Amino acid sequence: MINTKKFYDYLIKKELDFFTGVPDSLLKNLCSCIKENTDSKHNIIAANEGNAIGLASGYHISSGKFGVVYMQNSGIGNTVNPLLSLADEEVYSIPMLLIVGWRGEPGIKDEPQHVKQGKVTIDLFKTMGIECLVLDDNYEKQLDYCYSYMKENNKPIVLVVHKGTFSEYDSSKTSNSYDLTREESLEVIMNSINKDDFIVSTTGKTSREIFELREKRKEGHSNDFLTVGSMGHTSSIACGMSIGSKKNIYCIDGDGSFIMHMGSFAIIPQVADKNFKYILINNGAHESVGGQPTVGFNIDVEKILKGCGFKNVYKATTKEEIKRGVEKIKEDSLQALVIYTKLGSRKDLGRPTVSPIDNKKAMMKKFGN
Ligand SMILES: Cc1ncc(C[n+]2csc(CCOP(=O)(O)OP(=O)(O)O)c2C)c(N)n1
Repeated sequence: MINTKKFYDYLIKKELDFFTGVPDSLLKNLCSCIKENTDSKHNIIAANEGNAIGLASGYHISSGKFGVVYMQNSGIGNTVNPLLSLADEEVYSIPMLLIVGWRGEPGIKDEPQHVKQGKVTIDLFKTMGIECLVLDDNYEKQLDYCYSYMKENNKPIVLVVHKGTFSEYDSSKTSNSYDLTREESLEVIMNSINKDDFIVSTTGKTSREIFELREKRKEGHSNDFLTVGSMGHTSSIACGMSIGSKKNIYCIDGDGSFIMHMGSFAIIPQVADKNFKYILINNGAHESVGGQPTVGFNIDVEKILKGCGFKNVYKATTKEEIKRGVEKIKEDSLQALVIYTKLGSRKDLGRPTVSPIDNKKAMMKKFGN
């Protein structure tokens, strides 16, 4: 195990002092340590991992220093374009250090959405011509090597991180002033929609909580599409579904997911039918992976949705307001509800026990396919 603060201090010693990325549960302690010890201009939680590559590139060009990009391996896909058409040695040749959490590492049990990504992680970097080391206790030597490599080759280099590599880093807990939990909000939503309505829920604990609520209510899972991976694409999946069927489709999104691919909201209201209903649970954080902040409370989410074409955007902070909000969005097309919640989840929260393929098959059957 690596002492997280010592690792951070060594990065700083090597003048690797600009951090950007998307938080990851496996890198939770490192992300907390970076957040606690770095000013907000030198630790930018990016909308998505591709943006982080852009930020690190710009920083290098103007400062001459090497940026550090942290992310889960699920985010590699978002980085492929800027790694190959911006940072690559055949284009602008921009050095940076990528620190990548290795979910789904072969031989280690993990959730279905991480298995394939884990299997191909090293090969994906190899295919892109990016050198990749697996971080171990000799991290000082490895960081010395990475630094020299970046200096000599002007190329990105990757440190892949096993689960459990970083020691616990106790950071001050983030919180906000809202009363409801995400799970309480979800229960009110489920009580307010009709029995045959469909739900498409976002990546992380939202989908895990919906799964458990359905178990508790003995309602089965075939009306819910749990977007276990593919963070940020929940709204597009729901929109596609609403075009393919007349059934009501409730998209239940998170602020991190909304922000990750916010561009989709420029498109969705242009094509979504009356049966597309959008609910955003905004807790101002990537709560599922450790509560690192998003800009969910710094931006006017309601105005953004309205500006993109939603006719009415309702806001809820209490159970009563959620109930009323769902009644409202039932009535017409292009209606959205933004629910503000506090952070936190049950300690004993489980994971879906129905496989993604079985979930999809049952849902397609329910749609009549
Ligand atoms: C492309 C990608 N990057 C990062 C992750 C890791 N991840 C899973 S859930 C999550 C946070 C989601 O935040 P938000 O949408 O605000 O929902 P919350 O957890 O706050 O309910 C992250 C970063 C991922 N699954 N995919």
